[in-house]
Amino acid sequence: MEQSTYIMIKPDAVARGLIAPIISRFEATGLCIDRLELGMVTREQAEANYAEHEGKPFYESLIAYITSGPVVKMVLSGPEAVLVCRKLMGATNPLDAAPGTIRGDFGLTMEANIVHGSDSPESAKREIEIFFGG
Ligand code: IDP
Ligand code: MG
Repeated sequence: MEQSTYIMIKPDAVARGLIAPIISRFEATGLCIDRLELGMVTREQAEANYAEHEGKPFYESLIAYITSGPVVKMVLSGPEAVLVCRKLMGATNPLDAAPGTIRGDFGLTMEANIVHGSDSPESAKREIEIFFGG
């Protein structure tokens, strides 16, 4: 099914100079880049994006991390875009992420796991609204 998904290259990956290789992975699938922007995440956007994690032990450090430096915000679209991107990203913890996945190849820790991607078409719609206003 034709879908859109929200992808974000997190501050640690931008700081390490990994924008191009990470975008290449997504482009190589054949998905279409509809929106692409470098910029900061506001506290309000971070809280809205991670509302499901409020109250968890890592919540405050997660908000601090995602607002700590520039990120790359993207909307990608194509057949099963949400699932395709989640598979490409790999498991949340880079230690569990398979080689060949973005987190498996570029990440080391759960706190700095390189990339965010919507987990469902409903989340994608909500996140695109948060970061691009629809
Ligand atoms: P996801 O990014 O694969 O969807 P979620 O469980 O939704 O994973 O968690 C959102 C983000 O919160 C993760 O990408 C990671 O940056 C951070 N995170 C999740 N669990 C932990 C944890 O146990 N410790 C520290 N950070 C965590
Ligand atoms: Mg998630």
